Amino acid sequence: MMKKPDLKVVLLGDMNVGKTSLLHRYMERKFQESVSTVGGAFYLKQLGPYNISIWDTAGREQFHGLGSMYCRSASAIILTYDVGHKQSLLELEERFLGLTDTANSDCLFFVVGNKVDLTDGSEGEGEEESKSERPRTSSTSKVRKQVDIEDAHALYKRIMKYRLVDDSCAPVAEKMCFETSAKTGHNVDDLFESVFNMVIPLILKKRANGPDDTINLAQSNTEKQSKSGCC
Ligand SMILES: Nc1nc2c(ncn2[C@@H]2O[C@H](COP(=O)(O)OP(=O)(O)OP(=O)(O)O)[C@@H](O)[C@H]2O)c(=O)[nH]1
Ligand SMILES: [Mg+2]
Repeated sequence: MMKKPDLKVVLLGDMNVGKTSLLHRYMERKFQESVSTVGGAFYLKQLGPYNISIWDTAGREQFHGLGSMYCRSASAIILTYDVGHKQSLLELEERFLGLTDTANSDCLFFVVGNKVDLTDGSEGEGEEESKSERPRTSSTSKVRKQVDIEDAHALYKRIMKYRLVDDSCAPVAEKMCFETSAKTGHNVDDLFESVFNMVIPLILKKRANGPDDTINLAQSNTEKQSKSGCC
């Protein structure tokens, strides 16, 4: 019988930003044209003695309602945008952040700008206007970089505020924001390894708190309220 996953990691973000491609690059070590995800897909990653489930969600508006269900009891959420498409970053805050209310109170947040291969060396030298219609393709034609890593850091800080996480307790933005390319593999291992390294202490904490998830959550909430600091 399959062992129950120790915890859950969820990829969220607009359609076409490359969530499936990132996961595929990490798990299968390759890049191939993917089709837009329907509903969601689930992968299991064995990490030493631990089992981690990774949920790839659909960015399409029509599946939006499923998002908060997928985020339920999540230990880490990877919010993904496309560095060549500013709107995909804005959508994270407008459309996706609210879905994470169902995640664990100690859930970690990562902010990931994908498709850097398309913007390599093109900062500031691209056209003024960028096309709002993006073809569903991994074509090699370069586009202007529309989102800087500092924008991701700023979003991360707003997410911590939204989650009511004290600044002094939250991992620093520089550690939680990545720029990746599922196509070249740039930073993809770094991203997932950081996620896994940071969730392992959460597994240990969860185990120490007992096997029942419901009690667990209640316990960790009261713990959080009764403690003056959390780190
Ligand atoms: N050049 C380039 N293309 C990419 C990259 N990542 C994904 N793509 C392409 O972008 C398109 C969308 O990628 P997906 O991984 O399907 O995007 P998604 O976020 O899973 O989209 P939904 O499932 O609809 O939410 C595909 O044509 C990919 O081949 C990347 O890093 N670089
Ligand atoms: Mg997908």
